[in-house]
Amino acid sequence: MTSIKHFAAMMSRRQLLGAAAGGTALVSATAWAKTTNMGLPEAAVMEGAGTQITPPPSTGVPYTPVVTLNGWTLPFRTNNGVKEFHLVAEPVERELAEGMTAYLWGYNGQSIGPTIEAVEGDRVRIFVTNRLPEHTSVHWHGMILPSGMDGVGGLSHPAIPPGKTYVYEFDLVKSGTFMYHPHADEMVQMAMGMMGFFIVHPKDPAFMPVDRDFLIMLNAFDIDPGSYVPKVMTMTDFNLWTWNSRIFPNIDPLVVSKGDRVRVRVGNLTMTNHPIHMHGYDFEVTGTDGGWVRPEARWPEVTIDIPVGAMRAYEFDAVHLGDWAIHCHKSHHTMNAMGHDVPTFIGADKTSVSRKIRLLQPDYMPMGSTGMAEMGAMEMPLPDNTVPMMTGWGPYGPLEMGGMFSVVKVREGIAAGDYADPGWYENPPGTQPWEWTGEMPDVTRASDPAGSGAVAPSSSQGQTAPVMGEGHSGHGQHH
Ligand SMILES: [Cu+2]
Repeated sequence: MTSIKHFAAMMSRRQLLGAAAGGTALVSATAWAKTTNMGLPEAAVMEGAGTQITPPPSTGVPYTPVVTLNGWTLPFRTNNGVKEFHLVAEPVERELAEGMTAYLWGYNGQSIGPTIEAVEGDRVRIFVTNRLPEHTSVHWHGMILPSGMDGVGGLSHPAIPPGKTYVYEFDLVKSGTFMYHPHADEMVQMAMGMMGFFIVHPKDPAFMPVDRDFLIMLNAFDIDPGSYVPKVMTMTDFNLWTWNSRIFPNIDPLVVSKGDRVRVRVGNLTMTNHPIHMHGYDFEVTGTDGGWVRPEARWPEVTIDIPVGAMRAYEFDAVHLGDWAIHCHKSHHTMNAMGHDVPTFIGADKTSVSRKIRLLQPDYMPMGSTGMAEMGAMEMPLPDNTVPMMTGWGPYGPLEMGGMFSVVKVREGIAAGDYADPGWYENPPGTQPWEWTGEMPDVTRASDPAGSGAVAPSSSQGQTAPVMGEGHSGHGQHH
């Protein structure tokens, strides 16, 4: 995707130090491990929204690092056997899509915050510096840990005041997928984008190994077109449905080599459920935030509903080449910047009313008398800092999708650790639908035995679409 190049241009010099040719950047293990001062660990900051690929660990238990789409993994240092991380809660500017930046709260320069990765059995020490204008805390969602480390402000410990740094420290007693987010003024701070993943790899590298391991955090914002700050009081009527605080077509694809074992972990910190549907495969649900699912208890799906405040992991063997859509199946969640009070005009003739409105507003454009697909190809004037409602182009035209959508790209021979976009799939000859140009048989309608035409508003070649109230009669089947 062009977005990778675009973001490469936005990366700071520090990030470019580790950038690999081809766009996807590598965070160099040595670039951040050089800190020798054992005071507060350096807080790494990410300035762009490009997917950062973490190299496998050079020491300790081997694991396949996760890939946080349009995100990154927080560096750590080891201090007397304890892995030390430094999270900074702070206001951030996040590019939700090309042409739209949001003023959010997040961690270390981004929303979502960086992914924390460690290994079962590790002891972690996480310094949390609060640069927000109000207190915060960090709750480690799903972790088994001492009550006082649970991060519920006022219950587990006093919330972290602005300007202060608190230190959380605990043992990682189980592997799995966890999340972190504030448990202090939670409604505001999560609506502003404060959340991230915490991945604990198994201490036994032979336990459920995968070749690719993708992370998608479902989140949502309510930002009026032309403005920058989310409306934090919104409960259900969000207008931007995002993965890792990112909107299609600017969500990077899930690039996979044929034959790979692939895991996708999806967390939901929005206020509604999201049925995540992946095309081309049936997959097995292998994990929740409660733990791994035993092989005999796994179940097959093509759509997995992700409840609020939960995570699901699923796995598949990438045997089917192609470009496969992956998206939320609530169709409103693959739309951007949408107003929900738009009336339905399907079947209505708006010619005369449009003429009248244009006298008052010359660029008025009536929408949707045959549906809304026309909007996918339309370039409408937009206010600054927003995104089209339906966008994203494929090799054959507009995808008419935005929001929670991406593409799983399965190709032959992609090298391990290579996540660069391979472009669009070339379907082999004979594997796509073709246009029928022969005879059209008559259509018999069981509900219309008398030929009254009352229920057959079919349009025939050469005629315009039927208009509501015009009163069609007859079958209208001309050849
Ligand atoms: Cu959804």
